[in-house]
This record gives sequence, structure tokens and C-alpha cells, in this order.
Amino acid sequence: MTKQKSDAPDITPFKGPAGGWGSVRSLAEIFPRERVPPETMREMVRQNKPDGFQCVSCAWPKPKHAHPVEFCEEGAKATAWELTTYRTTPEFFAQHTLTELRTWKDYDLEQNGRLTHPLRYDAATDKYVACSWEEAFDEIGATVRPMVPKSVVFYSSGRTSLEASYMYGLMARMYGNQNLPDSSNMCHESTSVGLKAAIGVPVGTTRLEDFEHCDMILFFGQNVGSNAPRMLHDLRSARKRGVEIATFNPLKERGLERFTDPQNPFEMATLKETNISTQYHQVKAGGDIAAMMGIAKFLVEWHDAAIAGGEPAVLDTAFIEAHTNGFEPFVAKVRETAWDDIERESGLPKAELEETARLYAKAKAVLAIYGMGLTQHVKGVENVRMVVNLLLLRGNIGKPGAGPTPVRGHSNVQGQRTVGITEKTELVPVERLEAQYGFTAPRDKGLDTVEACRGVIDGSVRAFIALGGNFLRAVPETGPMEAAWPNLDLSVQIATKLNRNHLFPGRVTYLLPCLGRIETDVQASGPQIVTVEDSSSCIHASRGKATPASEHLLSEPAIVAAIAKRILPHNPKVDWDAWVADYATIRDAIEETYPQVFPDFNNTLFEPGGHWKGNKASERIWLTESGKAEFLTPTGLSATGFAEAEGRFRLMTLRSNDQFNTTIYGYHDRFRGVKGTRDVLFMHAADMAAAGLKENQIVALESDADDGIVRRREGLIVTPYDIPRGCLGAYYPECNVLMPVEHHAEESHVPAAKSVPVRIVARSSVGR
Ligand SMILES: Nc1nc2c(c(=O)[nH]1)N[C@H]1C(S)=C(S)[C@@H](COP(=O)(O)OP(=O)(O)OC[C@H]3O[C@@H](n4cnc5c(=O)[nH]c(N)nc54)[C@H](O)[C@@H]3O)O[C@H]1N2
Ligand SMILES: Nc1nc2c(c(=O)[nH]1)N[C@H]1C(S)=C(S)[C@@H](COP(=O)(O)OP(=O)(O)OC[C@H]3O[C@@H](n4cnc5c(=O)[nH]c(N)nc54)[C@H](O)[C@@H]3O)O[C@H]1N2
Ligand SMILES: [Mo]
Repeated sequence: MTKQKSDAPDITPFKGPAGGWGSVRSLAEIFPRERVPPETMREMVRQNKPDGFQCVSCAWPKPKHAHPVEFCEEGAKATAWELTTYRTTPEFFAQHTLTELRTWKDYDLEQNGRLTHPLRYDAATDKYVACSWEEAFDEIGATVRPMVPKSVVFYSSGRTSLEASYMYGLMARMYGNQNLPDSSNMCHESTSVGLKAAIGVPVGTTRLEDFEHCDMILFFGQNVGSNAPRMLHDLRSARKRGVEIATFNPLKERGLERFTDPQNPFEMATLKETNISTQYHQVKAGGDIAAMMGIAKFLVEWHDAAIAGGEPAVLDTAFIEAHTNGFEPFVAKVRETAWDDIERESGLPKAELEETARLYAKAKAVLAIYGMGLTQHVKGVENVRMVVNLLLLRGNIGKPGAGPTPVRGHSNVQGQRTVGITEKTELVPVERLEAQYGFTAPRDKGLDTVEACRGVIDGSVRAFIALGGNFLRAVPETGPMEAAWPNLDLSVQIATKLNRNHLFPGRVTYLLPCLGRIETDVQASGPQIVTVEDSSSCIHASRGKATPASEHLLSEPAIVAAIAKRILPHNPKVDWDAWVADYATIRDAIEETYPQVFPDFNNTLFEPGGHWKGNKASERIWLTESGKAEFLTPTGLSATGFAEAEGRFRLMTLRSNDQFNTTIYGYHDRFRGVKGTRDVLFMHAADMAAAGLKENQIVALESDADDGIVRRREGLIVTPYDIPRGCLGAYYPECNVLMPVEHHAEESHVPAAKSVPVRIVARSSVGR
């Protein structure tokens, strides 16, 4: 394995559409890059099919009638990443200390290939050494059993199946805590909190069919071309029906502008493109509450005028009357908010907001699609509530073609919450679990991601077990977190590839390699399937058929069961071994705990398009305290949570088109024209001029959070870009070092990664 260099950067604007020949060329590079042989590539046609495996990339729903090849460029990358023929073996670890590996880049660590053996960290040599599974489980058990339950954290990343997640949550509760932070805590927790309070369900209310019934789409803060490319097909069909799409995003993201379907020979041959957004509003980072307030203000003004003039109403007063609560104070706030403030905070002229309001006022069914651009702010929950406010004004929830449509991240992140991966007691049927398994479940709230970080830093967290993910790299406050990690008494990482978190050992440290979802999982009763829930609450079976990367791998359910058996006293009501022998029995147990959500679970697994678990808000049944859908009066117009100050910028930490979260596939962000580097700082030319900066100049960013803590990211290449003034863009996770752990969404604790207060420190210049 040779390490890929990230120097020789080339940053030139990309002129092509999303999809198209660029995507085909990229696909042609992906499989050779991972040295995936042709017979393995055949796995690709089984991706996202009812009897195939569910893509390990994003959570976008899979259609009932799959395309012959139901995957996208990003899905292909994720598959090739898992099926790579590269291996990270005990021989590799014999040659490299962790001190040395910590100087490697994220890309090089994972590109080295799949982990093959269970490993124990040996402090004397500073190396991982192969060990037996029994040795690993026994020492983990012996370390965890005497610990204070509250000092142990059970993290999970949203790729893990419903089966493994259910067992994992149960294990934590039987052990005595709900310290179950997961990647959702860094992602759509603002949605789970915001939608639950507003409409009584923690998830979106729409399904793929709704794209066929909407006549307008509001699109906030989601980069569809890179992060959910299969949605481009749905957007394109909607556009072909004449659906208007009004997009709010500080950056002109290519997937939101133009798309050529790589699966359509005619489009490919003729270079035909579909324009996706019919309006594109480059809102300031953190300016969405203000923008939505502006739209609401037009609606209210037009409504008042219509009523006065005897014209038809603009607001859906019958719906508001019958179904909502809190309308009066919200509208009072809308009336009293000044246009000057709306324009300043959103960064958008009134005329642009009027364009969107005009469309919205006449649209009959509107989808509101959104992603991290709304959730990862200090006022992330208010952003989500504001989306609901807008929808409620015209009755756009609970009818075909209308409703909030959050785009979830990891392929099973929504499902994990459904089966008990949560730190919040009210989200779990504790009494049922107690009756089913004969134990007393903890009632104290557990640690979420932010609280787990605090605990690692202050030393109150003593053990950290991770079912997937790259926690240390994904969370804020990289410096203090890396410094504190070695103080842990136990660090256990269950993973498929080596990542940076694995290079920070605790006193006792194990790195346990598991099967990926695409691989065959054979247990005592034969080959197994697992299940996942997509963004639209549809549950799918997934059957892996590829040969496992190593004969020493165990499945996630097998690893969880083995740990559970070591850390818990014997309980005759939980037969961990029987569950591992036949995952259908885990699904029976899930059905017993959640009879309403999973009726007849084992017989609904292969429904085309997945089995919809239902959604009360989509039937206009509001499971809120008032029994109505709730308007929320926002507390202010800015979502950033910090004041403007001289020299202070709002940094958005972004994903490239060549990464999956902390997994870096390569150094090419095709849609943004970046090649050969990730050390880019996107900046407005006028801001560059005002700060006396030149293109390609190397600068550092420093945290400007007014908390006296020095946080610095060196070596960024200043790049003029079409971005609102006062805003900066740079890549995650390399910029997490700049994020204070206390800079998070107020109610949901999602780290506020889309408006990090920073200032620029100029260093030297470089030429091209
Ligand atoms: N290929 C690939 N697919 C992925 C992932 C991946 O890394 N790679 N990650 C997965 C996961 S876990 C998740 S959560 C999703 C993430 O997918 P997204 O939700 O698309 O997340 P980001 O890439 O962080 O980009 C957020 C978008 O919001 C915009 N934005 C930033 N700040 C604001 C703001 O204040 N207002 C508005 N309106 N927009 C703003 C940015 O310009 C960007 O276009 O994708 C999932 N799918
Ligand atoms: N600054 C900033 N920070 C962010 C974000 C941001 O936009 N900006 N986004 C946040 C979001 S939305 C998310 S979801 C988090 C992501 O946080 P995580 O979910 O913790 O991180 P990932 O990068 O998805 O995890 C990658 C690792 O998962 C392991 N893995 C892959 N497949 C499997 C598998 O099948 N089983 C197991 N056990 N392990 C596997 C591999 O070892 C790989 O190295 O990051 C968050 N952090
Ligand atoms: Mo995510």
C-alpha cells in the first residue's frame, strides 16, 4: 500500500452537471482503486433490491420498482470501500507503532484495507497485537464488571442493523445505564426533538410517493448531489412534472443546480441536463429562521389583504383552527418582525423571499426537504420548528405530496432510535423491557454525545465501547478529546477499518474487526439477514453475499452478545446465544417489545420498497401534549447562537463529494472543483480583499468563541468562492479541532458544525 499524497492541489470551478459523465468516470476509478475483482463488482446489481443488500451509504428510501442498477456514485464508493481487497493485518501492526500511525492521514489509515484479526493494544511496544476473541471478551468483561455503571459509555454509529442495535441497547440497560450516544446526536437529533414537540413524531412524515403528488419543494441545507444522490432521480421526475423547487443554501451546490441521469442513455448521449432548483437563494449560514420568517410575513400580509378585500384566504384557516396550537403568538411575532432585520439576518433581499412566498402561497402540496444545514446550529431545533411553522400555515402536513422531509444520514440511523438506542427514558418502553427480561431498567437520563465528550475530558467516563464509527474524529474539541482519551480505563472499538479513534488507546484497549453488511453472515441456523430503516420509516431486509474479508471476523450481533454475556449476570430470560444462532429470533424479541411498530416482523421483511412502519402525523393525529400540531414562536432570527464581531466569521464544516463522514475516499471534490487536497478555505472575494488575503495564500483559523480556549487549524488554502460574505467553508472532520464542545444546539445537543465562530490568521503566501 502506498500512501496517496494530498499535495499538488488544483482548484478550478467545475462546469458539468451532477451525475452525467463525471459520475461514470468516477465509477470507473472506484473499483480499480480498491482492487475489487470483476466477480465482486457483480454484487453491485444486488444493491438496494428487495432480496439484495441495503446500501451502506445514505438512508434515502429505496423505490418499490428498483432500477436495474439501483445505486449511485456514492453508493458504489461505499460498496467498493467495504469489498476492497486491501487488508490491515497483524503484520502491518507489527511494523507500525500507534505513535507513528497518528501522523498518517485519515485517508491512508482506511485505504490500508479491512481489519482481519481481533487486536489488543500492547503499551510496552506501542503496537496492536493479534489476540484471541476469548481473551478479548474475557478481559473486557473483567474490566467492565466492577466499574460504576454510569462511568461506561456505549456509543454506536448509524450503520449498525436493527438486530445488533436492539441487543446493544438492551445490554446497556441491563448493565445499568442509558449512556447510548449515537451518531444521530451529531446529526438529526434536532429533527427528533423538534418534530416530536411540533407534530408528535420524531421523524419525517413523507414517503417517496409524495414526490409524485407535490407541486412545490422547499429545499434547505442539504447537499443532494454528494450525500443522497439517489434523490436526484426523484427531484428530476418532479421537475419534469413542473414542480417548483426553491433552494436555500449558502453554497451553489451542483446537485441542486443541474443533473444528468447517468442511467439514462439518451440524456448521457445528448448531454441533456435537468435544472433542479427553479429558485436558488444563497442564505447566510444560520440565516434560515430569518428567511422563513420573511416568507411567513408575506403570507400573513397577503392573507390580511385578501380577507379585507373579500378574496380567498392565503392561510389555511380551517386547518389551523382544527389542527394547531400557538398560532396567535406566532403570527404576532411575524407581524412585529421588521423587514430590515429579516434581510440582514438572512442575507437575502426582500424581493427574493417574495419570489418563494409567491410560489408557496399558490402551491397545493409542498415538501420541505432539509439536512445538516438546518440541524447543526445552536438554534437547530428552532430551524426545524420554523420549517413546521411554514408548513402548518398552509396545511402542508398530513396530505399527499406535503410534509417535512428530513434527509437522514447513516443507512440505519433512524432505525437505531426505533429499537432503543437512546439516552432518553421517555423514548423507550421500559416497562415492557422489564416484563420481557425480568430486570429493573435505569430511569436516569444517559449521556448523549456532548455529555459523553464532557465526561471523557473531565475523567468521569472511565470506559468507552464503540459499535462502529469514529467518535473521536466526529466530535468537537479534537485537541482536549485526544489528550483525555488515554486516561480511559477501557477503550473498545468494533470496526471494519482502522481509523483515527483506534490510535488513541486507553489503559485496556481492544480493536475488534466485524463483518460488513455486504458480506455473508453464517450462523448456526445458516446464512442470516439483517434489517434497516430508511429516512421514510420503511424497514428493509438486507442479505449480504460477498465473501468475508477475513475468516476471523465476527458479526456485530455475535460481538455484542459475547460482551453482554461477560458483563452481565446470567439471566434465564435472555438467551444471547440463541439470538446469535438465528437473527429471526432477535426480530421476534423486537416485535414483542414494539408490537405496534413491528407487527409480524419476520413476515414483512421483503416487501418491495420496504415495510412502512406508519406515521401518526401523516394521518393528522398529533401525539403532542395538546393533541394539536404546535406552532413555535422563535426566540430570535439568527441560528448561530453568537453575536457578530469584528473579524469573526461563521465557519461551515462541510463534506466533499469524496468522503463518507470521517472516511475519506479521496482528495477530489468534483462538484466544487477541488482536486488533490482537502486543505481548502472557501471565502468570498470581497472578504478576501477586505482582509488583505490573496488566492492560494495559506492561513490558519482560530476559534473565536469567547471562552479563552485556543483552538487552531493551520495550513488552509484561501480559495475565492461563491459564498455569502461573512461565511467560510472548510472540510469536516479536519476542522473539528476548531469546534468548542459547548457550541451545540440548545435543546438537542447537536454540535453546531454549520456556524462555528472563527477568525483568520494570515501567515505566508504561496504561488500556484
Ligand atoms: N457520500 C456521502 N453521503 C453521505 C454522507 C457523506 O459524508 N458522504 N454522510 C451521511 C450523513 S451521516 C449525513 S448526516 C448526511 C449529510 O448530508 P447533508 O445534510 O447534505 O450535510 P453536509 O454535507 O454537511 O451539507 C450540508 C449542506 O448545508 C449547507 N449549509 C450549511 N450551513 C447552512 C445554513 O445555515 N443554512 C442552509 N440553508 N444551508 C446550510 C451546506 O452548504 C451544504 O450544502 O449525508 C449522508 N450521506
Ligand atoms: N464538523 C463536523 N462534525 C461532524 C459533522 C459535520 O457535518 N461537521 N457531521 C456529524 C454527523 S452528521 C455524523 S453522522 C457523525 C459521524 O460519526 P460516526 O458515525 O462516528 O463516523 P463515521 O465516519 O461514519 O464512521 C466511520 C467508521 O465506521 C467503521 N465502520 C464502517 N462500517 C462499519 C460496520 O459495518 N460496522 C462497524 N462496526 N463499523 C463500521 C469504520 O471503521 C469507519 O472508520 O459525524 C458528525 N460530525
Ligand atoms: Mo449524520
